[in-house]
Amino acid sequence: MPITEERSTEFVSIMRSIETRLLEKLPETQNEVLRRLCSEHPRVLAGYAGQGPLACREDAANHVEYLAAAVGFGEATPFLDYLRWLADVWHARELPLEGLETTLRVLREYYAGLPETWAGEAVRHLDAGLAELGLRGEFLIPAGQDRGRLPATGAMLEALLAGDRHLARAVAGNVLAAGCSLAQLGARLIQPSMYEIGALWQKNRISVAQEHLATAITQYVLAQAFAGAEALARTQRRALFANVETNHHALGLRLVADVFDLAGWSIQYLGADVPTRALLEQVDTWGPELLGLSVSMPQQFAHVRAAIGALRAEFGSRCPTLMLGGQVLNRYDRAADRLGADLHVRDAMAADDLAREQ
Ligand code: B12
Repeated sequence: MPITEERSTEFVSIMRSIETRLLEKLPETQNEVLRRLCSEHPRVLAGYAGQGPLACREDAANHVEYLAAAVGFGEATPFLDYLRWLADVWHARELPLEGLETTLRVLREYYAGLPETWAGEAVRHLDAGLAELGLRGEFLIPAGQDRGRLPATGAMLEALLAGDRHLARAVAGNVLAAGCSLAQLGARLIQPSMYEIGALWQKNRISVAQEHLATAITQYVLAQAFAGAEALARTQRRALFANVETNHHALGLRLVADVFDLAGWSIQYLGADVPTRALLEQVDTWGPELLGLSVSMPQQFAHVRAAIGALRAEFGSRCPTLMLGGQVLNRYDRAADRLGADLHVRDAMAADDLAREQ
């Protein structure tokens, strides 16, 4: 497995074992955080808007999962990015940041009090997070990766926010009539529009229902665009597409699968949250030469690594080429490489170039 120059195999394996320990200990950690908040910080618990213990446990689980993912990845940035995102989410909902800070401090004290030496890694990440708590950040397309939004992006966003599928279809239709391919439509119109939808949800400016509606409209628009697009002659090449376990963000993967289909490949698209065992069975049954896996958040890193490890172990030299994509991979340097993939393809347009290569 390729490992970046600055990370030795030993470092990587120690960090991954700490990640595992953090996750194994999660139920105990949640209990301890809840116990301490109940007895020492009842005001923080009350701040969970009547949802008290349940919401507090869920929050603690999220903190630990992101923390563990960052440790396993070998750098604090995914955890720090999470805290910036979370601070923005809390700020937009007028939740006092003090509550988040208290929970993180309780977590820090818990790990600092454990006799196991590995807990020191968690303390280090929490210290880094606490040191810059309050900084806020968004999840838009990272600088340097932006393909350039099509001018119609504003109109598409308006149609999505209005919940108007016919208008959205018309906006996309005009873009296609002007000569855009499905891949360009996806990467330069749909993707930035949906990232804006995400940012608006994050900032509490739209509801969960509006975000779901926008997703549904987008799926409709892309399906219509696919149906009307011209396909190249069919080849013998096979590509299987799936989201790794726990990843529910399937729109990008679907778009990439459609792009391969139009380039003449036979494709199978398995959609969201595919159990690793089921994925292996399908690879065995169908025998694709390429497997495209989608990953959208750091907590899914462990699932990608597990899937890649299992695929290589089970299929050896018959293993399909393992191609990763998804927004979290576009944020971190050589992330797909560090996760053990053969290829990282950043968006639908790059996928189109690859699919058309002979
Ligand atoms: C729609 C949506 C959902 C829907 C997804 C429905 C569906 N059927 O897909 C649902 C409601 C399920 C959902 C759930 C959640 N979501 Co959500 N979601 C989004 C949203 C608004 C749009 C996603 C999308 O379709 N983007 C457009 C596509 C086209 O872009 P893309 O995925 O990046 O794909 C492109 C490339 O990455 C690449 N690519 C992607 N996959 C692959 C695969 C291969 C093989 C290749 C080659 C390339 C490739 O090519 C694609 C096309 O160019 C994003 C906002 C955003 N920034 O994307 C938030 C977002 C990703 N979600 C977020 C969150 C927090 C969640 C939840 C935790 C919310 C919750 N509290 O439950 C859950 C987690 C679910 C999970 N475990 O996966 C956050 C993540 C923040 C973070 N800290 O990481 C975001 C960024 C919103 C935000 N700004 O806060 N979400």
